Amino acid sequence: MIRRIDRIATELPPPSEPDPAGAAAVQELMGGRFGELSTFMNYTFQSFNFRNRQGARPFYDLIANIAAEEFGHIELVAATINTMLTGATPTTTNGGPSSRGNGQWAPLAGVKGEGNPQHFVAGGQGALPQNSQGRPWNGDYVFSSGDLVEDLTHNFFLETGARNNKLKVYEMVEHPAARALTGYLLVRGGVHQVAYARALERLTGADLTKLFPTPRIPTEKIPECRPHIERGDHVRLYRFSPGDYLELSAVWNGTHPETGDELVVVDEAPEGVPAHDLPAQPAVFAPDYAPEEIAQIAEKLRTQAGLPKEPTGEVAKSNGSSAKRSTPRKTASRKTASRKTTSKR
Ligand code: MN3
Repeated sequence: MIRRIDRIATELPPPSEPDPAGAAAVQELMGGRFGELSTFMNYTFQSFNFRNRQGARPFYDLIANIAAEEFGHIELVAATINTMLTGATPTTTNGGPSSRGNGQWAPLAGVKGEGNPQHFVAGGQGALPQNSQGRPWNGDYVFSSGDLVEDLTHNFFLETGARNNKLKVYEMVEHPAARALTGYLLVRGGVHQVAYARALERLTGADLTKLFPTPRIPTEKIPECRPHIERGDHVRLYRFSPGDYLELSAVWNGTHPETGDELVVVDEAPEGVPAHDLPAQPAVFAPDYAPEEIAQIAEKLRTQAGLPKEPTGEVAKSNGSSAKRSTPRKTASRKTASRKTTSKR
């Protein structure tokens, strides 16, 4: 089972200048062959199908636990696409003439020919399970042979291709949300790449770490990667379960093949940050043509249910800090000691 936390893995900037063409390119990191849906579903199915788990526990724990982190990566790519599409259509509900200047009422005319039309026609200016060309993510991208060495080798290659695509999206899209996304995912993808290399090394003796860096990405020179490396996220494997997947440390140990820093298992999920509450986009009926009516209904329901008058959820403020919620978070207080790393940087 999966337990869900209403936070995203890393901070994204608030919406700024919309970028529908950039959002279409970022879709490759969602539903492309090497996108986050592929990493998530590959590790998920491999863990579902894993036989003799007790006999191979460190490897089962590794694959199953990384699958959980990949769910958060899908969420982060989606948040980025939504951020980039915010404001691409008029936010007033009184229509207005077409931006093409022919006097016709056409609030979506301004995005005609921009990016992926399905972002506006099929979707509500949000992410879709598609690649950068609008083709649907495909279950054929899942490799789950049951042979542990084959599956781990595939996963190493998958992470290699995923980092390649992330770098190319970074090079193609200047939007700050896309840059924040790729900066973070390049670092975390690097962790998973090292994890699968290490697993193969422990299992077979084959030293894949000699292949590093593959691809040749100098993440320490990428400004959006640097903060994540400086706080040690390139050496941390987070354990996404309160009581399970304890044998990660049997594989995730030793030093990082590129930096020489000590690898660390963190016994909790990343703290994450609250997502921005992206504004309604009434031209595409998200969440409705008249979103204020839904807000009134929600307020009434909240009162009837005996809930606080103000929404209880936590969302980011535009300045990046989290908006106050009217009830305290129910999660146990988070340890901070385990966040320290031995990074030499
Ligand atoms: Mn990932």
